[in-house]
Amino acid sequence: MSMKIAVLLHSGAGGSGVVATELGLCFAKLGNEVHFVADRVPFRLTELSQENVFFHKVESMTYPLFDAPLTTLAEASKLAELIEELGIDIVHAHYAVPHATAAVLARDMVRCDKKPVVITTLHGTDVTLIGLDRAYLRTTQYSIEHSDIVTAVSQYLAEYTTAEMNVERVINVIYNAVDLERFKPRELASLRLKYAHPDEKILIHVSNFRRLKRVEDVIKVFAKVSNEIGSRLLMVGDGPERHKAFELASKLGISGRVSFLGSFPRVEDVLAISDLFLLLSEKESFGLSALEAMASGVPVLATNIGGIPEVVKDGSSGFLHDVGDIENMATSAIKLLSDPKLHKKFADYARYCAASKFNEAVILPEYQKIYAQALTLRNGRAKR
Ligand code: GMT
Repeated sequence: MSMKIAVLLHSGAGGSGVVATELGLCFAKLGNEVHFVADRVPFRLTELSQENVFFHKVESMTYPLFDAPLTTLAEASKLAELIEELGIDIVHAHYAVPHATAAVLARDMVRCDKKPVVITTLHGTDVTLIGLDRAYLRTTQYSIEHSDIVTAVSQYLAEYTTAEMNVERVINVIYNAVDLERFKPRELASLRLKYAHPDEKILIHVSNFRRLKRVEDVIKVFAKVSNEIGSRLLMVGDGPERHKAFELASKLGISGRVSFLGSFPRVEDVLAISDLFLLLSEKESFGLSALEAMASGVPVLATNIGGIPEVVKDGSSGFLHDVGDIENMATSAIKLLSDPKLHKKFADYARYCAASKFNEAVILPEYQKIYAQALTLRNGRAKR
């Protein structure tokens, strides 16, 4: 049976927006009507031409009395209108704040019998950073507790939410999926030559350059690696800490070997030409960028925190180290990059894990089960 689904998401570059968009598009391909609701068109939403995919812009009113627009209220009002006009069955809120809050508010205030079911997917800092901040704690707890169904992108995040947020409810773990056609090992010789000589290795980091990504550690590790091995570093993305990474590279005298590519839209291409992916964050509930690298056949050097060990297997698809352990990180990177046989083994296993555990064909049915459960809930509600 076809459903009407509203998806609330962050539209800027970020893993939760990618997951929300791709999942929504998968459900549209299955014949459902999918309505994306955000302040601007989500950056990965490229299929608006599909007739059953819609985008609804949340307009916030500015008023001199307010320091900032009241976006959560505007989102809830917009969603309530859509629910009443279109008869939305399921609202899927990606990221607890503010989307779960807006979704719960809209569900509760709509003037119709057939209230939709709210599914909230927890992604990471919505719980581990923002949600736990005193300024948002009670609202985040309330929004999670009053969602009809809750999912989290890793076992770590589910357990953390229960323990640290003190919320008592079932949290279903559904891992993020990766598009194996888009992210796959490929020979892109001319692109590779653009960034490195044939005998050089390419290391890569992709993120939104926030403090928790520890981009300076990426530069420090690369400085040690490039002392031993002819190599280049690609820094992909943009964000508040980019200038620090740039300045450190200059200070260490390696800026000629580091390319800052900004928000490169075809990240799958630069991943395909890379030999090692670096994700050295201090918080990471899953690490979608690492998974995209693995699907591209690129081993990962990462920190052993949060949900990363559920994605990257230490000693098989990459190496995991303590946050800030630059010395051992560099040693592992050098070991992998200087042994072609070992590198091939890791690269193949990385792709194998992405294809077997995080394949859309494996993950989508898990969401389908959750959506079916949601429909049953909604039908029960409608009979009352
Ligand atoms: O929570 C965030 O910091 C933002 C979010 C995003 O939109 O990029 O990232 C989180 O969700 C991703 C998708 O589920 C995960 O892959 C990231 O690990 C997670 N980030 C953190 O936990 C820091």
